[in-house]
Amino acid sequence: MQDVPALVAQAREGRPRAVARLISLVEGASPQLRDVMAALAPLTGNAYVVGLTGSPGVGKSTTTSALVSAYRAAGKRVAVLAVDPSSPFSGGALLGDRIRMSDHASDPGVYIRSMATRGHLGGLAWAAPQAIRVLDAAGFDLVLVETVGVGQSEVEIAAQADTSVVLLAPGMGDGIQAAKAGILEIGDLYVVNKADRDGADATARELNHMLGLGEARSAGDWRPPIVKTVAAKGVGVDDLVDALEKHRGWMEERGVLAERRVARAAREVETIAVTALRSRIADLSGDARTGALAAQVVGGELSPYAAADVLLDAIAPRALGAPEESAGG
Ligand SMILES: Nc1nc2c(ncn2[C@@H]2O[C@H](COP(=O)(O)OP(=O)(O)OP(=O)(O)O)[C@@H](O)[C@H]2O)c(=O)[nH]1
Ligand SMILES: [Mg+2]
Repeated sequence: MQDVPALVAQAREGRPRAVARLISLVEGASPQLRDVMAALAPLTGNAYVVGLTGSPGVGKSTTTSALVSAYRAAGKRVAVLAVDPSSPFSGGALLGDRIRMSDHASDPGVYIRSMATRGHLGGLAWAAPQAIRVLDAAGFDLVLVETVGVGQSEVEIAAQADTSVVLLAPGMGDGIQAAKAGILEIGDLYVVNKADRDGADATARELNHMLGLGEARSAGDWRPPIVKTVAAKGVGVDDLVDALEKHRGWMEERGVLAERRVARAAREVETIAVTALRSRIADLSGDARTGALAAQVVGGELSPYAAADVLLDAIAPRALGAPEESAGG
């Protein structure tokens, strides 16, 4: 068991080991998380969360590293969370591999962590917001969330961020892939990285065309900009920072930031609730077990609705807040 108040106090002082322990509690779905999140709640709401998504190798880590440098130069404390929904591995072991950030390794104003979510009942949608809470409460001004992988995970991580950055690179057929994966709807900003390579302008044009195909925007709506970068050389990173700050300003002015955060918290709460229900269903025994009910459904003795009612009845007393639950706080 961890001493939660001490850990939280140390994390607030910026001690990386304490931050790491708290994120490990998230990763391990620790029963202590309830207390951790209660302690963190009043300390959150200050960090600006930026998600970076894109195909493998597009330059997310390089761009992240360049952003860290830019925001550090402006005196901000920056945390990086690399989430790999497909990896069973966790913690620091893969950091050297995953994030090429040795530039920042000795900077106390930077915290870098990779996190695995496979095996979680609630997956990325359950774990990522809580890890972000830890970093927010620890006083980081900016949290950069890099998601490895494509498809659904990108859409999920976009839902966790204040601003979502989608990266593409020339010559990867990325535009088409992006359209397929549905990420043309999630980008607040688009980056065409590796602009030192042939085809960057064509990729930017293609993207511009595809974004333009969406429904007409009215005046004052956010038009996602396309920024060209050579992240490996730091080229265009200032433009990216400008675009990020513009988007943040636009959101703040219109109350969009607050709305997004409420929507995010709503998803977080529902995910925790649904995950808890699933876990209670998995804990059922005897005739109420899903397996036992399913056999009856297959045998034609129960309809799937009647079987679901049995499950719901079996978990309802606790779902409604039995004394043992409320006693824990
Ligand atoms: N030519 C060129 N290469 C770049 C640029 N940015 C990054 N790279 C290289 O592209 C490769 C992949 O970069 P990463 O930053 O690791 O890409 P990533 O998207 O984080 O990759 P995964 O995390 O594995 O999905 C590395 O070898 C980088 O050095 C760029 O602007 N131009
Ligand atoms: Mg990477």
